[in-house]
Amino acid sequence: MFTKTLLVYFILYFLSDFAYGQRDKKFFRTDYNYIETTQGFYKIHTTKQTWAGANRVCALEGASLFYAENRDEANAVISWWKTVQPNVKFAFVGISDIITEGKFETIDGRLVSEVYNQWQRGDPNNLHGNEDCVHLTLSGHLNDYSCDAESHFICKKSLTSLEWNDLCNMLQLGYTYSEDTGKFYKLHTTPLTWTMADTACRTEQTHLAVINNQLEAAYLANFTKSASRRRIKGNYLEGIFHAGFHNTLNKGWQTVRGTPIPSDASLWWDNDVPTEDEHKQCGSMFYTGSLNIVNCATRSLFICEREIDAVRLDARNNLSNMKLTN
Ligand SMILES: [Ca+2]
Ligand SMILES: [Ca+2]
Repeated sequence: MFTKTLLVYFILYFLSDFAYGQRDKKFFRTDYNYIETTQGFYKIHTTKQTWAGANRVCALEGASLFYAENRDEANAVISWWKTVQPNVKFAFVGISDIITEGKFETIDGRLVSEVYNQWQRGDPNNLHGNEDCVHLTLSGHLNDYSCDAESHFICKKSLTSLEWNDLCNMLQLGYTYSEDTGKFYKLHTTPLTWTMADTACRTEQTHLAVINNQLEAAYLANFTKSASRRRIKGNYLEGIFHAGFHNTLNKGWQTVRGTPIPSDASLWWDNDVPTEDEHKQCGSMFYTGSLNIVNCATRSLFICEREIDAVRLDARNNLSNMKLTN
């Protein structure tokens, strides 16, 4: 076991060398556009969000709400914006005066005077005493605006902040690899409804955990143990974690990958493989590892997963075999 663990560390260390290689490839996500002159990846979101929602979505994508460092970056982003989304006239950026009225700061705590700050004429004006979040307009000006109004927004990932999990072939987003199951998992401790949790995993380019067998259930029961004991704020159902199966289409239970749910009754709470239940259409796992069904509007913690990339798994097995035959 000790040798096996060491081997995994060796492989992770070995593969981490390639994290920098990913920067050379200049690839972040297919939905982001790389601008060479600013060495950044950008995405204009056309599904509107509040300013807080915009911050959340960018973070789930492994990025952050954009603000321009300087005029060159503002110009570069706006000229790209004009070519891809000319109908979007303004978008939230990562600047606000939420903390102290009149003192505009970036989301990482820099004064607006240190970054691109070409305000629109007459702004910031804190209209109706209720404008604390900032828009960038397509004409290149900043305007303070209501944080609660839903708006387009722009996310950014700088090339230098790109950290790649090569074994998983994805961005470093805090996923843990399990040797037992050959999958990567992440426990989200901000309670969400099943539907929101499903979206949150997809935004990270993963999906809600699909629990296939007793081994995986036992692993996840252990994986979530610390959260079961911790006090987490918010109104939510304790002791369960949303998992990747549902009957939201009313076409029978299936996993989020479109495969049949496990038929092994011992995996289910009270040996109860789910059938029809009009009030409970979504899947969860008890802290003990038993599977269960819940109302989709129930808020709880949740687990996202991703399978190890098949090519990388081959490489890993080859390395393991090499090691074992030596
Ligand atoms: Ca204000
Ligand atoms: Ca304003």
